Amino acid sequence: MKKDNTKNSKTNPEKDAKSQDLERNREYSEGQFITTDQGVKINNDHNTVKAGERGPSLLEDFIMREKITHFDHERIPERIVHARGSGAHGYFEAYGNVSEYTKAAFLNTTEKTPVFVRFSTVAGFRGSTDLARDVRGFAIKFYTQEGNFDMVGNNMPVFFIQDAMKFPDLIHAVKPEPHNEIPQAQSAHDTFWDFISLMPESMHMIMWAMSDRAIPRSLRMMEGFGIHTFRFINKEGKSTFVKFHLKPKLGTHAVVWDEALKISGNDPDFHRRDLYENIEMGNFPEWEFGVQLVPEEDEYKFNFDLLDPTKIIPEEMVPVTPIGRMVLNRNPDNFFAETEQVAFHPGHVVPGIDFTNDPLLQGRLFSYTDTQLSRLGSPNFHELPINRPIAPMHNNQRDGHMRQEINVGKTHYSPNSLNDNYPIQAKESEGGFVSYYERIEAHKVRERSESFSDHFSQAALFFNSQTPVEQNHIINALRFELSKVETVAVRERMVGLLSQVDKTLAKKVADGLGLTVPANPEKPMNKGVGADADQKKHEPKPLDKSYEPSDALSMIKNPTVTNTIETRQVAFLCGDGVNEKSLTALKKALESKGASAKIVAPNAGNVKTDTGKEIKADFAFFSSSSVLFDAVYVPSSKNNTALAENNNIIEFINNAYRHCKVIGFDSDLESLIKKTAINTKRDMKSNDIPGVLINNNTSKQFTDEFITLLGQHRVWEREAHITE
Ligand code: HDE
Repeated sequence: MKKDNTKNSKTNPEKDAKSQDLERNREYSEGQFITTDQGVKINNDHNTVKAGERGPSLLEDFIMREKITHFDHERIPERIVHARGSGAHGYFEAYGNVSEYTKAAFLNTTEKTPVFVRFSTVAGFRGSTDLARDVRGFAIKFYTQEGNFDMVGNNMPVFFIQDAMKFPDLIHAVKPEPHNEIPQAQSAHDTFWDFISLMPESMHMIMWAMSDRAIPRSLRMMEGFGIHTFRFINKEGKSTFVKFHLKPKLGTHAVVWDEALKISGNDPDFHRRDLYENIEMGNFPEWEFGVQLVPEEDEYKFNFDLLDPTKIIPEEMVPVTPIGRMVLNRNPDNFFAETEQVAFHPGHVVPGIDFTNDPLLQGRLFSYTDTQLSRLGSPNFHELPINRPIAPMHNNQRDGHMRQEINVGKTHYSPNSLNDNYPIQAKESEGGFVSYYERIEAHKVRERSESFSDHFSQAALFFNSQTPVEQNHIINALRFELSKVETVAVRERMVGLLSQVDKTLAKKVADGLGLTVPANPEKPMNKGVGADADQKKHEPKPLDKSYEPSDALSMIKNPTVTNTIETRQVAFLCGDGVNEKSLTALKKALESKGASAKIVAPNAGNVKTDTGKEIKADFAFFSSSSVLFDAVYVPSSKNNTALAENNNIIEFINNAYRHCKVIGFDSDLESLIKKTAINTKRDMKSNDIPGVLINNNTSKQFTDEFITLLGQHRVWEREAHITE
């Protein structure tokens, strides 16, 4: 009995083409007998066959052997990078405005294209924490009518290295050290910084990776970037360079580092849970998809090389043109079958999209098929339900492990006359993919272009575009990470490199490490050229200072921030006999703007209000923490003294205070406030603590202010009050 998947009534009201395609693989066990893999009904699934009730098990027990054999083989190799991931289905809807630049059909229609997205961290193993300081993978599979297009991007627009040859070295350096397999999901260790300190080309990416972008508030609040420059190709065969961008509707937001550390303990699945729960609740994450377009003729117009993946095109130079939106509206039915088995590849492109000669991209074009062969174990990984295109697939490839398709007919070669030469090639006019007609005239060299040698100007651009709060976070991140490096020479080399980005940055990091900034930084070994190459010829260009700071690079100034409180979660710390009027007033106001109030109570059951009503608790004081919420409100209760004596509550508030979250108190909670860190600061600054609000008789002014500050994500001015 196959039954319709109505699991999420709020999600996926319409069945897109991919969801329909997946239907033939969905298995519903409701109302069914349990069987072996051969369909034999099982009579007893709890006991093995034995010689007597207390006797030895018999080898003939084919049911037990089949069950345990399958179990023994349940794991497949995890991804060598990006092992920890979370996925979701959804759709892409183009605005249909790019035919001048690309013939890609899915970009020139307003019909929805199904997508599957997988977000990931890079360094940690499959079971590692979501809040590791790390780059986030942002990989999208577009199931277009012309075949699959994969945008395998990240939440940062540049990369650590310029040439694919260095990728195994980078990943070896960042992964746990080989002799003791320490540390897990962290870049804060010797081998990573040793490598980085010898690779000045990583300096721009290091600025991003040490910024708060590496600790997102939610996967729903991250930007996405294709990183490399790709090509759009239009019907006339004309090429336009293109960079892909995704901007989240909820703005780009992060947590702070101390919070990230605590979330990792409180809820290592914080991001995965947030994505899953929001989709279940019908809060569908949305991004606007945009492109930066550069005419072919302008290839050499910039003071950096468009092929260099350590460079951005500042949005002030080339604005991002919105060309569509992407919405995620359905959770996978099965994590393994979909999120784990999905196989992305930057080489999966459709007519109208093509590659450039970015040497990092070129290496990736080899790597992804190769890795799927070892991870998924067969050249037939494209037949797995999640990877299968919705466009028809016909070719002469045959056989191999776990082949699903039953190819009918006698010919599997081309040309053939026995089957009228089918399947036949498609002409360009019939939608056949034709590579861009690029003229290449060159020597065969193992070299790097001199135009890739300015490693510091854009690192400085990123640092200078941040607000002071964000700059401090970068400085603190570098201090934290480098303080975990045991080899002092590595720390010194890093400070030397940082001094070439920004003197103040280097000085502040050096202070934290008890070092001085070297006057003549050690010459980095790697200038981005082969060891045998003529170094003189490749001396880095002098610093190019022509960049104006770019607001788009700052999360606080970022124009995508929309000041919405949608989907934000506010902890209501409710003691016994909680003031119902006060609780309800703020709860309603928050809910009317799309946020939610979560009741945190003395126990995990119910809490009584002052009118004797029972309210269900979402969390208990002892099993919750402020790091899991965006803001905190403490309504008064019949026993305010009990609140003031509860260490969980005091720590809750102290953390919210330290992490710059808006905190509201009813006015008669003075005894509690006195016990918290807020009090000391208040004495110094006469009641005026940014983002700490006192509610007098459920006033509208309080509610409005609470909502405004929550919409700004954090009350950053407070950081000046906080000493570590
Ligand atoms: Fe990847 N990368 N990568 N990468 N990458 C993989 O492929 C690789 C790079 C990215 O959710 C692997 O299927 C090389 C840049 C994402 O399944 C592997 C190089 C960017 C994901 C691989 C790079 C990425 C991967 C491991 C340097 C941003 C996760 C498992 C030439 C544009 C996709 C897999 C998912 C995964 C190789 C550099 C993004 C080994 C050789 C730059 C988002 O093939």
